[in-house]
Formats: sequence, C-alpha cells, structure tokens
Amino acid sequence: MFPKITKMNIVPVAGEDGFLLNLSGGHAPWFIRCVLVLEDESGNRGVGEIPSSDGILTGLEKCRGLVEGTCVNNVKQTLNQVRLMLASNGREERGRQTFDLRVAVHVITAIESALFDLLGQAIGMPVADLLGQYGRQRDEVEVLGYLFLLGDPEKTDLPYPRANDPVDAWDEMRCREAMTPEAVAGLAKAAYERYGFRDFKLKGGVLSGEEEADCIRALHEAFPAARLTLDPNGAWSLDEAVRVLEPIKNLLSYAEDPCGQEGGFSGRETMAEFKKRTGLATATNMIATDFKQLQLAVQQNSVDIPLADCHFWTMQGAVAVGELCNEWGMTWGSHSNNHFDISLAMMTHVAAACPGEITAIDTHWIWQDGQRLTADPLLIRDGKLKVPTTPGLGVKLDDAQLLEAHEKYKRLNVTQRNDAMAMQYLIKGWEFDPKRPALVR
Ligand code: GKR
Ligand code: MG
Repeated sequence: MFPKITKMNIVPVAGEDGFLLNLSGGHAPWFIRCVLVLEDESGNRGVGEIPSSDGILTGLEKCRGLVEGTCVNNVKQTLNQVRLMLASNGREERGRQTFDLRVAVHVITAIESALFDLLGQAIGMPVADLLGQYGRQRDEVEVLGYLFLLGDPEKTDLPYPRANDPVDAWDEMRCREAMTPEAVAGLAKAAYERYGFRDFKLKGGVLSGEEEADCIRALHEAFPAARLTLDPNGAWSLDEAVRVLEPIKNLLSYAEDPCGQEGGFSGRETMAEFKKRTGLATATNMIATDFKQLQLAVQQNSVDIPLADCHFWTMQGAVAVGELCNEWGMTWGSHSNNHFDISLAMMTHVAAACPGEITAIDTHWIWQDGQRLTADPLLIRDGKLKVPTTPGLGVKLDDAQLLEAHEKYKRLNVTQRNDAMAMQYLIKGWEFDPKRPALVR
C-alpha cells in the first residue's frame, strides 16, 4: 500500500534580488515565489516551487480537495483531475511582459513536482529516473552564466543587497552598477571564477542594440572560446535585429528572441525571417511556450532551441519537448526566472531526463546564491550541476529558512512582480513598452 497525502501547504515566500535590468524594467530588491509542500502518511514531504501571484495562490487552494487524501502512486490520475478542473478557466495567455502571467500551468507544475518528489521517495528513485520515456540521460547538467546589465542601487532608496562583506569578486560585483561592455565582461570573469561557466547569456532589451552588441564583443574578448548569446526579449524590429546581430553573428552561438510580433506579423514569422536573413540559430521562451505554439514554430522554421522552462511547461511537458527536439533535430534548453533552490533541483532533474544533446540551461541562481530554502542547495561547479541520486528531488526542506522567507513575503505585502517600480527611479514615470529597450526613452 502506498501512503496517502495528508496535508497540502501553500507557502508564498520572498527572497532578495539585485537591480537587474531587462525589457520589463528593473528587478525590485525582492522576488516572490510559491512553495508547495505535500505531506504523506509515512511522514515524507514532497516539494515544488513556482512563481507566485494572487491567481496562482487561489488556483492552488482550489486544488486542495483533489490532492489531499490521494495516494502518492496516483500521480498521473491526480494531475489529470487538477488539469480538468483548471481547464474550465479557458486558455490563458503569457502576456507581453518578459515574465509569464499564466496561472494554470504553474499550479499544475507545483503539484506535479511535489507528487513526483513523494513518489520517488516512496519507491526509492530520483525524479530524473521517473521522467519521460527514457529517465535519466546524464549525471551532470551544463549551466550557462546568465548576465544582466545592472542599475545603480545608490540611485534608489530601495533595500537592494549591498556588498558589505563580500566572499569573492562575484559577491561584490553583483551588487554594483554594470552598464558598460567592460563592466559586463568583469561580471562574467567574476562569475567564471566562482562557477566555471563555458557559456554566457546576456539579458538585453535595456540599452540600444548596438551598445548591447558591444557587450557581446567584450565578452568574446574575455572568453574567446565561450558560447555566447544575447536576449532582448523581442524588443527589436526584424530589421533592427538583423542590423545589430549580423556584424557579431560569428561571436554568437544563437540569438534568443531577437525580434517578435510587429506590423501585422507574428513573432514566429519575424523569427523565421530573421533566421533566413542571418543564418543564425534562434532560441525562445516567448513564441513557443506551449505545444500548439511549438507546432506553429516548427512549421514556420522559427526556432532551433525551445527554452522549455519546467515552470511553464510542467516537468513532464518540458521533458516531452526535449524528446521531440531529439527526434526532430532541434536542441532543448531551459529558460529561467528568479528562483530558490527547490526550482534549481526541479530544473536539474528535468534537464537530466531530456535525451540527446541539450544546450546549457539558464538559471538566475547565481543572483540568489547564498539564500536557501533547503538544507543543502545544489552547487554549480565547473559550469555544471550534479544530478541528485537520492530518492525524489533529493532536497531536504529547511523549515526555519522556509518560515523566514514566508515572513519576508508577509512583511513585503507584494503579490505580483512589477519591474516598472524600480525603473521609475532611473526614468521618472517610466512605462513598459514591449518594442523599446528599457533605457531607450
Ligand atoms: O528576469 O529579467 C528577467 C528576465 O528578463 C526574465 O523575466 C525572462 O523571462 O529570463 C527570461 C528570459 O530569458 O527571457
Ligand atoms: Mg529569453
């Protein structure tokens, strides 16, 4: 007999963040997430971490009756019930911000992760071995160094973390302004020293395209052998994307969402045209965010690397994308947003179960490293994460840390990500425009 789930705890939490710039504005000094904890009769706990919003918290609450009382081996049946219930809300859209505004898929993922964690513990198998057709495909997962241009915290009165007692150059530099090619290369060097990355991604959509291209040149000079990419989140027009990236195409391994929807054309159409005109491979977390969109992207040859973040594809969905990529000659990758260490483990298990060659996964973890909700977060060393071999997700919740992060959430009284707030310190009255880099005003 498998144990029954006795309790579902929904715990919104908050952590600290730096002044990271992107098309949507500037990160606030905090980020919010939601942790789902399921307890079973045998005393095991299964966990999942997803973004948080009012809609997500309400959505999870609505699922309580479908989860509590079910057996831990009924993962798929329980998830089917949850899916069915959430589907009655109709199709949701991701929104035009760089972050995802959907509810249902995130709710499903939180429950899925916690259920697989419990099932894995019940049968003595790591989650990576339970996912997909093939289970674990690798013991280590390659990670990229995800770099951002950084606003100057001193231009705000917001409580951004300060480098008071830095343990290394990364610890110090991630708290300071970084707005020039030299500063971006400096960040990359500091991140390399700590994490050993062989790939770097720069978040664009902040300065003019030409200035961001110069940052890529500086990264190439600092790391001539590294794989590099730039992601302006579709801010540029097709013509602009070609103009900016054509001169540096030999330095890039691929271009992430260089252009998007414009003038009567969909993002999938402009990206296909971009590929034809430049010969550069493309990646996306914006125009192939579910199976229908992926089908259209494949038909139009818009994308080489779908970045199937398990938080918005579900863990099983993200692995299914990896399996399709392997069959269809595409490359799987994973997008990320700010997250704690539970998500780091979820993403690692998912990437481990994707067959074939995958690209180094995105993670924001380097900006959060030092904070934790589990006893022993996975470590990035030599540009890689080791895939846990212990049953379930292989993480042990730290109750004191979880409580502290929950108290922080309550004190903040913030329920939605809002990058405009911090940006308004740099430009008075700043407003989001999906077709204009944040500082081009
Ligand atoms: O956190 O600023 C950010 C990113 O811009 C994030 O919101 C994006 O969703 O990382 C993401 C991306 O690759 O587009
Ligand atoms: Mg992206």
